[in-house]
Amino acid sequence: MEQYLEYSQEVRDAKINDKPIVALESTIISHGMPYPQNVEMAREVEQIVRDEGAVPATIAIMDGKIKIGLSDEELEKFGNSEGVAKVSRRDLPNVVAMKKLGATTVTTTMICAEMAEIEMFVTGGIGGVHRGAEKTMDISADLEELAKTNVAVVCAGAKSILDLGLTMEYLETKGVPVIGYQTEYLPAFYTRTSEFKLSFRAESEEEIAETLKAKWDLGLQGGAVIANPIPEEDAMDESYINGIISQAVKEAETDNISGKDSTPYLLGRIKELTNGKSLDANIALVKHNARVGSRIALSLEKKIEKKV
Ligand code: PSU
Ligand code: MN
Repeated sequence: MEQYLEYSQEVRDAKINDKPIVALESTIISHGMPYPQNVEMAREVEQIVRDEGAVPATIAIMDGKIKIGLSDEELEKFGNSEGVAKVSRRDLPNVVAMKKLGATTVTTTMICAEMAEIEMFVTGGIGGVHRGAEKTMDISADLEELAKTNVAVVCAGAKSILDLGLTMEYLETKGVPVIGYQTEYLPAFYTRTSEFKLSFRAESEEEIAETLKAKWDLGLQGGAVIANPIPEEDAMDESYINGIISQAVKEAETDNISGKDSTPYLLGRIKELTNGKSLDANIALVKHNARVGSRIALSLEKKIEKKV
């Protein structure tokens, strides 16, 4: 496996010096946001991770290698290229073997982070059970991955382009903890709350690190979702954004958008319909997640070192 992994100098140094590393995904760059805001966001998020005392590892597929950490030039190339493949678990072997340029989703970032022995991962939102999934069976591979891969994902919950209730049911069935950071309700990405109550509210990063350590010490396979609400000042008006989301979902149906194209299509339409306001919210929440995720990574690293 090692022959496929290529570490950036920064990540290699972090490994030697036992510094906490935070994985970052690349689909959010290539398919989640337009250029140049995508590259700008990626750089700022990496810097936040450094400022918090951890080391960022943006993960992507290039030249037949799984890159663990990108250089500045690679990040630029990645955010500004046409035809980057959105790589889920099923696509990974082909994209690596054919040396294509590939963006890792939550699923593949978790897979590659585990290969590189990184247990913390920060992003914006996870995939889930899509609305109408009882007919389309469109359920993101992210949920299966959370069930089996030992990586914790810090996100701002899930968007209501998804069926949040079914997404929570699925995660419960699969035994994935969803931990609310200073909230007892699942955040809905653009807004701070939803009607879905979580089973566990954590007050501090340290409580989250303790819970993660206990889960993995107990041999309970799989990841966890750490749901961190968007900051109050960046949150969008609930009825406004929900109206826009409903419209985008309808348009996707009319345009026969399905499968892996669904999420990027919906994100793009929501951005257009909100005149870019959804993009501002998206960027703000990812940055906030980077801060919280890095602090959890630091806390977890200390606990693992001390074996307490
Ligand atoms: N949600 C976002 N932005 C994103 C994604 C989700 O707000 O960029 C991306 C993530 O990479 C996630 C993927 O893993 O979409 C889910 O895609 P799908 O629904 O096709 O599984
Ligand atoms: Mn899907």
